[in-house]
Amino acid sequence: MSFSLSGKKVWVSGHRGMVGSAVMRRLAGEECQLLTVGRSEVDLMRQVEVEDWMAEARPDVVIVAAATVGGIHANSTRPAEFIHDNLMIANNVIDAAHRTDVEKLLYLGSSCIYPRLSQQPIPEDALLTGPLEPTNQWYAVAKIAGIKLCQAYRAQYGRDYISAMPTNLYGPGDNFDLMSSHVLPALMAKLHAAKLAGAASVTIWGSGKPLREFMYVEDLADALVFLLKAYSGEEHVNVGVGTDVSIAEVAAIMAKVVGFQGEFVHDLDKPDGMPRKLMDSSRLLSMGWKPSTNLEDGLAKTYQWFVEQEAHRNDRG
Ligand code: GFB
Repeated sequence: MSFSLSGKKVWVSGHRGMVGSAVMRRLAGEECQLLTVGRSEVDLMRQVEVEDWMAEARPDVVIVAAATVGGIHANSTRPAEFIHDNLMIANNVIDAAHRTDVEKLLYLGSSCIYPRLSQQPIPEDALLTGPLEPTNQWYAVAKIAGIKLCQAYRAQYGRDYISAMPTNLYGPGDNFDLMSSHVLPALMAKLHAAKLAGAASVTIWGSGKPLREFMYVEDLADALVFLLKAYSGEEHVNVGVGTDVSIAEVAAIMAKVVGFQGEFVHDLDKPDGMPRKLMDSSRLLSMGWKPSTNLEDGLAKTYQWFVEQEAHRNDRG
């Protein structure tokens, strides 16, 4: 089974985000035409705007990388935005894709769709087998709805709309704002600032015990293009690296990458979230894809990008 991107018009929704921009870079190497549209032209939460634009642009392929995303604090303090925005984006884009006869659509979810206390590593069929992690249940419900939309349009209209569930991601283009970011960009920004200031310690949220699986975003982009070409199934596919680390361990690795020699202190008023979410990505591996960037190298590349961005910001400002 293989789908050719050659000569196709591919719309990457969310092309300015970390995932979308990595997918754009990866697709630049394919013989397809890339379509993008900015938020000021089309608000993906407005059905008519999405329908009108798609009827005009006529993509053959759609990648739904657009989403309202954030780390544990953003998820737990902005529940309405996380459920509303992501439901609207999924509903509007997937339905408009069907109406405009989009041949192939790839919807992106997240490993937080799985029950809080899933078996580990988490196989695809753990979905909807138990209660969700409360800190990100809103986002998870919207992402589960996106998977089900793809399955429903496949079942009723025979659409080749598939879903991929990436693990926790990091890389160039990430959000480094401390109150809305995920753990890795937050630690990078905090450690960098502490190094420059000669600070003695940096604060880590929670106990440091939760385990997370981290994937470099360029690897994810490669996996997504692989799935577009090679996968046409109803069930969503996990996209992970197969190993996880504790938050305390990854903080120590990050300190080495950044060159910070002080200590860590824990803010136990902040939540830990899911104790562990290591995905079972054997289905993807058995199709013949594997990640190529280890955590240390991915963090080093991301830090280099971060430092360059800081330098640009300082030059401009
Ligand atoms: O990456 P993160 O925000 O999200 O947090 P989740 C992961 C772990 O790192 C949690 C801890 O145990 C945090 O308490 N942590 C330590 C920190 N220091 C920090 C810090 O400075 N900032 C942040 N943000 N965390 C999100 C979900 O869950 O993961 C989303 O809320 C999504 O829905 C995303 O699925 C991938 O891994 O806990």
